[in-house]
Amino acid sequence: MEPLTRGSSLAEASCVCLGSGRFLRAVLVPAVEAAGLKSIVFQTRGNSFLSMMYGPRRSKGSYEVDTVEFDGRTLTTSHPIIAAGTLGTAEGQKAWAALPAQLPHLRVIGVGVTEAGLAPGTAAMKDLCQFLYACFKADIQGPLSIINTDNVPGNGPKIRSFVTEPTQLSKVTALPETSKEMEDFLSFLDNKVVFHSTMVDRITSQRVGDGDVPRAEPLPTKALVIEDLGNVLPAALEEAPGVVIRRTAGEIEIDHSLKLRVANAIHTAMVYCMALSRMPDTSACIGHPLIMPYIQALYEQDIVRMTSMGIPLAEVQSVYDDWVRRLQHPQFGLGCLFVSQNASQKLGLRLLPTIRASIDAVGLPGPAFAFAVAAMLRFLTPCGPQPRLAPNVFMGSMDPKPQAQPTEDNPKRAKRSNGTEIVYVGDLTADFEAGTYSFRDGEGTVPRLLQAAQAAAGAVGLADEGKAGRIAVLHSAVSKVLSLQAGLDSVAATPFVSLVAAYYVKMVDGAPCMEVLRPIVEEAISMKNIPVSAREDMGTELMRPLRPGEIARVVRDEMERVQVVDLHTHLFPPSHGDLMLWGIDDLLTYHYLIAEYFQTAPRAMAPASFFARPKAFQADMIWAALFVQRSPLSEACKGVLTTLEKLGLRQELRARDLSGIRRWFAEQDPDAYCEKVFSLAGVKYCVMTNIPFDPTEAKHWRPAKKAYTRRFRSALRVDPLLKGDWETVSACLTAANYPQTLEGARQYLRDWAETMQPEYLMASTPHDFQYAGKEGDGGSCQSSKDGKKGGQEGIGQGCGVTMIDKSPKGAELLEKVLIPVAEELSLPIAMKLGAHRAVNPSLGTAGDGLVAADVGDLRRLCTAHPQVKFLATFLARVSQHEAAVLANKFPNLHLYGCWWYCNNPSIIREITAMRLEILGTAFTAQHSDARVLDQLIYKWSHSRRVIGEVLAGEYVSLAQTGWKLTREEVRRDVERLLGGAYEEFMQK
Ligand code: RAT
Ligand code: ZN
Repeated sequence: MEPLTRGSSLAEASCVCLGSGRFLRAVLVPAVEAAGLKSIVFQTRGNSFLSMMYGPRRSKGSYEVDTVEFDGRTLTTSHPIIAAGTLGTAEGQKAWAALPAQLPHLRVIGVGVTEAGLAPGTAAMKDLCQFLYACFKADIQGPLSIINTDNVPGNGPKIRSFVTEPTQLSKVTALPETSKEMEDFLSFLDNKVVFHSTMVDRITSQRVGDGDVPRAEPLPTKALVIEDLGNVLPAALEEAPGVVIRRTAGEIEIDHSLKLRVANAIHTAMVYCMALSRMPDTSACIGHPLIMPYIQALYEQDIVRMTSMGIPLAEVQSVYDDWVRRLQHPQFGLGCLFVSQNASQKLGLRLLPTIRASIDAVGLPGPAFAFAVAAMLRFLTPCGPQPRLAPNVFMGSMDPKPQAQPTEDNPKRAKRSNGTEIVYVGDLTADFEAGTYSFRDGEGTVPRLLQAAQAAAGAVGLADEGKAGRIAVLHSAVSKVLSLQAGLDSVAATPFVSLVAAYYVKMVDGAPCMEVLRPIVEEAISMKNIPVSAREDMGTELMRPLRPGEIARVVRDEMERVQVVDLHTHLFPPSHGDLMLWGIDDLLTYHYLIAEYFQTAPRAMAPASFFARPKAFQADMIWAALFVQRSPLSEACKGVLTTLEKLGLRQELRARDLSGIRRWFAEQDPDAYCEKVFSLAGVKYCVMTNIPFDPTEAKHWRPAKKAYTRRFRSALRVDPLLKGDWETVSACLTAANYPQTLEGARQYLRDWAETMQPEYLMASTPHDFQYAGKEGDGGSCQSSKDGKKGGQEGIGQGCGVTMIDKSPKGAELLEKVLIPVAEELSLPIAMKLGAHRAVNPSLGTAGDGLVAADVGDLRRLCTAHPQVKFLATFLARVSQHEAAVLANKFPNLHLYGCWWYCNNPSIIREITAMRLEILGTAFTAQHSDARVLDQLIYKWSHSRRVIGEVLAGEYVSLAQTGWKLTREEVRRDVERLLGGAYEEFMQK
C-alpha cells in the first residue's frame, strides 16, 4: 500500500487532516467540503482508512457517512477526498512532511486527535509541529487555520503552546539549524497560523457490520463552533451546515458553558437513576413518565439560571430544546453506565456551576437537582460483597426489578447470574439481570467514604432508636463528599446539602430511586398551576426590591419566561388533518403576504390564476418577490425570518435556500412538531376558531369529536349571525334538521356549544354593522327574554317580521339568538370590530380591509346586557382610545390584543402604553391570530419584546416616585397581561 494515495491532483487540496477519526470524518471534512474546500486525510496509525479508501471494497476517492434521521431512516452521504495517507510508516511520515510544498492553496489543518493526544510531547503534537515546519519551509502564505475536533476548552491556545514547547521542537526532524531560522519559524507561527478554539458535537457510532463507516445522529445546530477573532477562516465555512463561527472574544466560552450546564448536565443528572433502575440505555427516557418531566424540572427550576451570566434566555432555551430533541433520538441512546463514568469529576464540572447559581439566586436549587446529586451518590455507594477487582474498582447494586415479587432477599446481595453480564467499558461490567455493576471513580475517595459511612450507619443499627443516629452518619458523609468534591461547605449551601442527604438516605435504605423521584416530579408538574407567589416562598430573589437599573432586564426575563394564553388563533390540532396549517409553504402563503405580494405582482399574475396554482408554486412566487427581489422588511416577512431562525434554520436562511428549508420541514412529524412550536413559543394553550357552519370543520366534531391535546381550546365562531347571513344560517339549520326559526338557530348554537365546549362565542362584525340597543332599530324589537320563548315562532314572527320576504338583520340575530344563548350558557361573547370584508374580493382572505367601527355599538351592547361578558378587539387604530375608555367603564368588557393591522411593533407599542395608562393591567395585551402553527413563534417573540419595553418604561416612571417593585410583582403583572387577566375575567 502506498503511503499517500491520490485520487486527483494534490494541488487542489486546501485542507489537510491529521487523524481520520469520527469527528473528522462526520463533522470537519463534510463542513469544509460544504465550503468548497477539498481535503487530504492522514490517519495517525495503521492503514485501515487508507485501505478502505483505495482497497478493492470501495470506489476510489470517497468515504461514506450514515446519518440516522429521527424517524429511523438512514441517509448515506459520500465524501470525496483528494488523497489519504498514514503516519504509521516511515514512508508515510516522509510523505506527510513533503506535503506542504505541494499544496499552494492550503488554508485549513484539521487536528483530529483524542484528548489524550492533546498534551505536550505526544506523537500527534510532534506530527503537527513537523507539518507546520514544512509549511514554513514551503513559504505557505496562509493564513493557516488549525481546527481541532476535541472538546477541551481553550484548545486553540493549548495546541499552540504544545507545538511550540522547546522539547517538542527538538523532536522535529530537520528543525531549524540556526537560531535565526528558529525565530523565523516562531514568527511564522505567530503571523501566519491561527490556532482556533473549537467545540465539536455530534453523536457518532459506526455502521452495524462495517466499523469503517461512521453512523451519526442528524447534524446538531452547533456541530462545530469555531472561534475566529481575526476573521481569517474561509468565508464560505460560515455557511456550512452545523458550523457556527464566533468572532467575539468570550462567545465560545459561553458555548462551552451552555453545553456543560445544559446538555452534559442533563445527561449526568439522568444516567445514575436510570442505570440503578436497570435501564441500559439513555433512549429509555423517550416517553418515560418520570424521566422527561424530571429533565424539564431540572431545566426550568435551575439550569435556566444561565441567564444570570448574561446569556439570553432564548439561547439557553434553544440549546435545551436541541438537546431534548437529540436525547429522544431512538437510535442514539448511549449506555447509561458508559455515561456514568467519572461521576465525582462530573459533579464538579457539570452540576456544580448550576447549583451555585441557584444558591446565589434563590438560596436552594430545586428538589430535582438535589435528587440528581443524591442518585449519583447512591450509584457511587459500594453495595454487597466486594470481590477482589482491579484497584479502585467497586461493586454496586441496582434497584430491585419493579415487577419482581417481594422477597426476603436483600437487593444489595443480588447474586450475579451467569451469561447476562456485559462489559460497558474497559474492565467494567454490568449485569442488568442480576442488578450488579462494577464502577470506578477517580482514586476511589468518594466510594470509600460512602462505604465507610454505610458500615458506620449499619453499626448504629436499623432499629428505630438507632434511626436518628444512622441518618446523622449518612448525612455527615454526604456533606463531606459535597464539600470535598464540590466545595459546597458554606452556610448558604446547607439547605441544599440537607436535601441531597435526605434523598440519599431514602435510597440507601432501599427505596428505588424512581420511587424517590416520583413525588418530586409530581410536585414539579403541579407547581406550574399554582400561582407563582405561593410556590416560591424560598424566593428571596423574587421578593427583593429591584434597583432602577435592573428593571429593564428583569422585565425582559419575565416577558421571555411567561407561558402565555393565546386567546384567539385560527390554529387546529394535528388531529384536524389538512386544517392544521404549518411549514414553510403555509408560512409563505399567509394572507398578509399574499396581499403584500399582489401590491407589486406582474400584471400577468392575476389573482385567479395565482390561486389556481399549487401552494408550493404560490410560495415560490412570494419567496422570490418578497424575500429575494426585495428586502423582507414588513412585519409579516420578518415574522417568517424570526420563525425560521428560532427553529434553527439560520444557515438555510442565510443561503436563502428555500429547498433546504422545505427539506427540513418535510422531516418533521406533525404531532411532535406541534408540541415543539408551543414550547418554543412559550404558549400555554391557544383558543382555536371553530366554525360549525363550515362543513370541512364540522366533520372533525361530529359524529365523533376528534381528540386534541390540552394546548388547544375551542371557541364557537358565528360570523354569519352578525353578518345577517340568514341564507347560510338557514341552510345549515335545514341540513341539520333544525327548524328555520330563531329558536332553531338558538338550539343549533346550544347543541354546538355542547359539542365543542367552547371558551366563548365569537363573531366579527360586518363593516356596516349597527346595534341600537334592545329597543332600538336594527331590527330588534324584542328583548332577549322574549326571544327565548321560542319553540313555535317562525322567523320574525315574534317581532312582526315575516320570514318569507325579509331575513333578520345581524343586530336582530345578535339580540335574539346570540345574546340569549350566551346568557343561558354563561358564555362570554368575543367581538372583533372593524374589518371590512372583501374590499378587494379577488384576493380572497387577503382582500379584507378595515373600517373605523362605531365603538358606540359596543357601548350599547354592554349597557343593554350587563349580565353578559364581552371580550373585544378593534381593528382600526383610531378606535383604540375610545375602546380603552369604554373598558374602563364597563366591568363586563375586557379588551384584548392588537389585531391584524394593529399587530405591528409601532402600533403595539402605542396601544399598549395607552391601555396601561388607562386600564392598568386589566386587559390582555396580545393575541396572535396565528393561522399557521409556526407563526406562534414569531408573533409571540415580537410581541413579548415590544410589550416588555413599554412595561419597563412604565415601571421606571413608577420607580421615580420611590415605589419599590419586586421581581415577583413584575412576574405577576406580566402573567396578567399575557393571559392571567383574561382568565380572571372569564372566571368573574
Ligand atoms: O387576522 C386575520 O387573520 C384575519 O384574517 C381575520 O381572520 C381575523 O383575525 C378574524 O378572526 O376575523
Ligand atoms: Zn382572527
